[in-house]
Amino acid sequence: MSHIGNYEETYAKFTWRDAEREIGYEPGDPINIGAWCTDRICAQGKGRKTALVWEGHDGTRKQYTFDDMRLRTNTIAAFLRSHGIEPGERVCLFMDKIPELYFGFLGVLKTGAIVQPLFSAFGSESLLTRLADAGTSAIFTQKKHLAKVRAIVDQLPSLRLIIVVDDDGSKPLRERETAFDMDGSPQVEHFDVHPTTAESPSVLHYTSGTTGKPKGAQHVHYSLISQYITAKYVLDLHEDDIYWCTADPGWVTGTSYGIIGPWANGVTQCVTDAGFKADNWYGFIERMRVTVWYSAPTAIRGLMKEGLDVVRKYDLSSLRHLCSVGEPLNAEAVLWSKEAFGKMFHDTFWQTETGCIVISNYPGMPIKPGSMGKPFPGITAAVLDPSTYEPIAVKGEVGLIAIRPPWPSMFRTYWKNEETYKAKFRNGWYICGDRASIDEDGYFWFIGRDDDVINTAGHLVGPFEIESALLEHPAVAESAAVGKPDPVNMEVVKAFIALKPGYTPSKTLELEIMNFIRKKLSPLAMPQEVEFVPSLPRTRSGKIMRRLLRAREWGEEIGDTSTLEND
Ligand code: 6R9
Repeated sequence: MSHIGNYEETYAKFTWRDAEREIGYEPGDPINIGAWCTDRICAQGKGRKTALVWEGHDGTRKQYTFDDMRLRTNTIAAFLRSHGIEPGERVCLFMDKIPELYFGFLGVLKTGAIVQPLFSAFGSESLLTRLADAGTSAIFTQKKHLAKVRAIVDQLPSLRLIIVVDDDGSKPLRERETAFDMDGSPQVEHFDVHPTTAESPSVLHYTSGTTGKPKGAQHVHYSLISQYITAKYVLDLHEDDIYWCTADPGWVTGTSYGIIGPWANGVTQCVTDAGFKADNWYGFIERMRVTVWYSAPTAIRGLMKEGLDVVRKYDLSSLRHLCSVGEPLNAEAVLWSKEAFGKMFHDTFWQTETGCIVISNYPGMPIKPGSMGKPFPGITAAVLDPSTYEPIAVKGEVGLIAIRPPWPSMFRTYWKNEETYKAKFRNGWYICGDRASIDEDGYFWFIGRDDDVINTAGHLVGPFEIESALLEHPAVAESAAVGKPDPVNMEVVKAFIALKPGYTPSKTLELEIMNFIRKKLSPLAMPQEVEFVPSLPRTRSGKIMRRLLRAREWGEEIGDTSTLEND
């Protein structure tokens, strides 16, 4: 029996207060995500239940109960406190998907500090931008990533503590660097959790926009209410489930639904640090007896490409419920999953800013393959006319996806950027920056983004960050980064580049530029293609017309070019 029951009935009667009561929260009481995912579950008598089964890429396995997790998170929190980390300071996690990343997240929250997870694949420049913006005080990292931190530490005066979680003493640590051994340290039985309340800041997730540097979406401890109940209703988490979220906690999916939602429900999670490959993934599902699987369209398309024969080699009969997020889930992928696993993937739509799933397909509700489904109970969603910001009444007409504030996990600001935050609200609605239509049955159909942000393999990459990094290459005079269609990743980055005098286009230069970006930013931000052009199309006000370049890549109508300067 699904938790949500009949969708329409639940939608009609649900209030967030119901979720608060269920989780034992009374308005005004302290609430702390770190404690509620660990101490609270242990207090329910589930201390001996498995919280995490972790498998490394070399097959190493580590297993932790909820009580182990309570102790580890206490130990991390006490370590931070003893090093003078105060509530409200930013503590970054810059690690692969190892247990320290997951427990570090909850440990930081127990101290009242703000946790800032970043992808370990980030290069120094991506890291620098985000640490400098947040004024981060401490960072947890691994030996393998330490060089990237050392390269920028001189530019980060507020970064006073660099914590290496796997130091083996082979190389001397430098000033500001400290070793911390999570499993080997004496475990702290009692930690006085900082009495955070609903509006205390919790997680700071960086996300990319069209213009400017990446923005830090600031969440609060009250977000737990949304994350708990959406995990329960959408992912349909039950007491004996073995849940696998494939997302990295550098991405909001990996925190809202890879840490907070499932553990607030007291559910066993499994994590693999192995790379993407059908054999790896199916083998993992078979070994772990995964029942609920939350993944992304790019991964599903990748699995489709490897075919059905490999699916048949494994016993995947444990799978009960499948969900997907991050990009439009093609109808074809939904139908393929039915054929491959006997279950359809349920598409879910949300954003870093929304903090929780806001539009989704629910267990028990008929799926229309290709549709994102319907608003979550407690969420009012609409598509708005882009000129009036009024809901569009006509079925099937395309408009801007918008959510009516407030809801518990709505972001509370962009870090030190209140102006950009305010600009996301119009006429009493939060504007997602995506376009969709609603059909006669109330199902939402995704059309596309309403800005120039590139969605590659479910990850948002801002053109501005790539273009700024490109400008640092000695050969580049100006550039524009756009999304180019790709069968697996949906989009990949393509860079249009005008060279400085004295440089000539060549394959070698193209590769050199690609590598330059991979190292500086990340493999995802690396252009898969470079096109050298004499100059870039600009508006009369001087803005690069990415829309025009993008339309060419997608074979779309170019639209209004009346503001184009050099046409
Ligand atoms: C959770 C997450 C948000 C953007 C969002 C949209 C795209 C997410 C989608 C989807 C179509 C879905 N997106 N889910 N597009 N169908 N089911 O992805 O957060 O990284 O902030 O990205 O991703 O464009 O606006 P985030």
